[in-house]
Amino acid sequence: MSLESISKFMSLVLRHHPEKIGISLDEHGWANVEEMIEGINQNSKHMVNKDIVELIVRTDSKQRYSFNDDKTLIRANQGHSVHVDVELEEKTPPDILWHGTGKRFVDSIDHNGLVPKSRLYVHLSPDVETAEKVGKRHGIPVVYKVYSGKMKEDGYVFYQSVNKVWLVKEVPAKYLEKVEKQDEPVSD
Ligand code: HQG
Repeated sequence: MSLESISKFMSLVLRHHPEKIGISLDEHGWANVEEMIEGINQNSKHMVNKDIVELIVRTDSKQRYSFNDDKTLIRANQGHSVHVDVELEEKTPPDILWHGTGKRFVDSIDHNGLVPKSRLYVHLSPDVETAEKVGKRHGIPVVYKVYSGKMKEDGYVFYQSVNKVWLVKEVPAKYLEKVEKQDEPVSD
C-alpha cells in the first residue's frame, strides 16, 4: 500500500470522518496518534505504525498534517468538513488569488459566487497552475481569478493554513473573473 493512499485515508479520517475508525477529534481538530494508528489498522485495509505516520507527516506533498510538540497528537492543517477550530492565522491576502473548479459548476458559481459546500472554507490557490490542478479533480477545469485584495478592503477575513492554503468563508460573484483560455491560433 503506497504512502499516498495511506495519506488520502488519513485526510478522510482527520478532515471528515474520524468515526470511520472509531476515534474523535478535539475542538482544535487533534486526534491521539496511538488511537489513530490502532483505528486505521483495525478498521481499514491499511497497516501503519508510528514511523510510517511520521514519514507521511514529514513528506506529504501538500504538508497536510501537523503533530503537536511531543508528537502524541496529529491533525489535518486544513480542508475539514468537521466543525473544528484549527487556529488558522488571519492574514492579508495578495491582491489576486485563484480558484480552480469543474466546468459543470460554472453556471452556479457565476450566479452564487464561491461557497464552501461541505468544507468550512472556500479554498484559494496562490497561482494559476495550482488552481488548474485543483480544477482537474472536478472534471474539465475552469480557473477563476479572485480579487482578494478588493475583498480584504471590503472587510472579508482571509486565513492562511500552516501549509499555505488561502481560506475564506465565501467569494461573492462580483469578485470573480473567469480566466479565458488562450486558444491556439487558427492557421488557414
Ligand atoms: C465548487 C484539495 C457550485 C468549488 C485541493 C469546488 C484544495 C461550487 C467544489 C482542497 C460553488 C467543492 C479543496 C457554487 C464552490 N456552486 N459549485 N456556488 N461554490 N463550488 O473539493 O476547492 O488534496 O470541497 O469550486 O488541492 O476543489 O484534499 O473544494 O469545485 O486545496 O489536500 O464546489 O482540496 O486538497 O469541492 O478543493 P471541494 P476544492 P487535498
